Amino acid sequence: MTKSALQIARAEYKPKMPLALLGPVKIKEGAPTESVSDKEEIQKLFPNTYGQPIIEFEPSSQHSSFPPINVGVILSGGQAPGGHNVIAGIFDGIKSLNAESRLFGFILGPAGLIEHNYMELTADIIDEYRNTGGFDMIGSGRTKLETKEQFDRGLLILKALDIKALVIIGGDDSNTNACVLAEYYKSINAGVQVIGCPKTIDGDLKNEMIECSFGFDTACRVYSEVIGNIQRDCNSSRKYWHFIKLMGRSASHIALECALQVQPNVCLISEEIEAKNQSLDDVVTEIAKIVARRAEQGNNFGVVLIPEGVIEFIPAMKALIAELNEFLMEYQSEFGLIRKSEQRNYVINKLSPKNSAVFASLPENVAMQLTLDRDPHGNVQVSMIETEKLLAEMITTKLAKWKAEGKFVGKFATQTHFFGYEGRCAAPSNYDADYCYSLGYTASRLIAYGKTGYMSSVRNTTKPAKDWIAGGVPITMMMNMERRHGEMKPVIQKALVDLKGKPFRTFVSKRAAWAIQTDYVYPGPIQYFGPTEVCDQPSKTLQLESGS
Ligand code: FBP
Repeated sequence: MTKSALQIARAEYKPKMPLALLGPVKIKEGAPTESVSDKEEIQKLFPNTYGQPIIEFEPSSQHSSFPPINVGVILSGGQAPGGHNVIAGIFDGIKSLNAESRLFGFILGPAGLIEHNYMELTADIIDEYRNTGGFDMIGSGRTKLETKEQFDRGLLILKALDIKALVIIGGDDSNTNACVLAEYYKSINAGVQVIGCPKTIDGDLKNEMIECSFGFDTACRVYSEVIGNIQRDCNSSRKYWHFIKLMGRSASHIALECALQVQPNVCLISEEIEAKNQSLDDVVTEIAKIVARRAEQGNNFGVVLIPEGVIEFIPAMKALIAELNEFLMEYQSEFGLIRKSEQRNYVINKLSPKNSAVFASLPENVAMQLTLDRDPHGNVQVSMIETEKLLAEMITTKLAKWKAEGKFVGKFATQTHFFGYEGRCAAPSNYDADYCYSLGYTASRLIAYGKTGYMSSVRNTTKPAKDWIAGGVPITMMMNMERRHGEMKPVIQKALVDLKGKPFRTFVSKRAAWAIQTDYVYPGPIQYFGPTEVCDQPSKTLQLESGS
């Protein structure tokens, strides 16, 4: 593999780790835990893994010996910077306990386990990928691990390779599946432990014990760099409004973090739109008013950040999508046979009157994007819905009307962008490189101490790495019951933007000024080498959440 000078230098980087993981550890167990809600149902569904205590690893002076162990690893779902470092952490962790231990990677996500597609990850392979972005070492995939047949087929290959523990690196859905798998293997005494790792750039897998999912920090820095560049461009030519959609399937954490970093003129927060019960027209009017006010000052330019999932948070759209989900399940085969040109009318005729009217009011391309296949977890593929174009078009129409009425005097020209894939495979920031390596290393300790149904957890990460707290959180603790594919299912509760939380409140206290003044910040590219205040700071969201 040909490498750039930066890649070569970066390969030498030694991730910083919590002090407790630098030598032998002892385990500190807390009190039994409970799920965040629906306790009885969750306990009934997870009789073998429910209620386990929270775990913390502390330094120990006692050297224990561990037998060699074979471990499997799966990367699941969307790419997130730092995945390779989690694998490197697991590898170094199990080797530090016994040099004969071996690591196997399942190829292209959970499908690799079911299809028995794997490779042994040896030291030379691991070294090739240290501190690199991407998931290309073993690839990732979105196959949902959920049936007994899949679990049993997986067990065949785990047994054949003598794998005693499996680490699933994924988001909320994949960690939910990890917990179901852990429960199943324990219930049949399969002798395979299952450990999860919190991954997703979306930042919505977090709670009091999981400070953040890895990849969020790096992805937001990449997007903020590019948004900053666009802000500087638009402040130079002063002729465009840029509508920028940012990844984050449901939660608006990415948009909020980028807003805190770059100080744009507008940033929509889906959770707020839902809480205020705003319609699409309310959102359009709000942005158009800011455009008009800036135009009065001669500023016919600006930047609007749009969270990818916003469409699902506008109550009327949410109701429409919910009905579309059920409808597409029911009429899937019939719908597939309808000619493309007739699909829109077909849907309009089948939906309930209210949702039909909303569907009919949407531009045709956006309406049809809403009917595209759901992902294997039943989610609308919001990355395919061009909300940035929808909003730019609707605001253009509104401003033209205001112009005719003499209420708008300026010019309005737009550019649209979607940033998502650009940031998901970036080389991890120092924060993500350190955090991921520590998560992987912690997973090796959870395995060594016989744990299953746990998520690897590293906390206190706004402090220097030596003070980070490594341990494990029982996955059932994060669960509640939700409706998926028309059925109630146990799932890890998604962490949406907390409208009472400090990151959102900080944004609210500044946004009126950012809307009218041009007070852009240009964060520049991620820095890997240099002073700690430039290279090692956690995200603004995490700093504000932790009060640091
Ligand atoms: P994960 O939750 O699996 O990490 O993926 C998140 C994400 O990056 C979203 O931000 C985005 O909507 C989605 O993946 C895109 O999915 P795909 O990679 O399948 O196009």
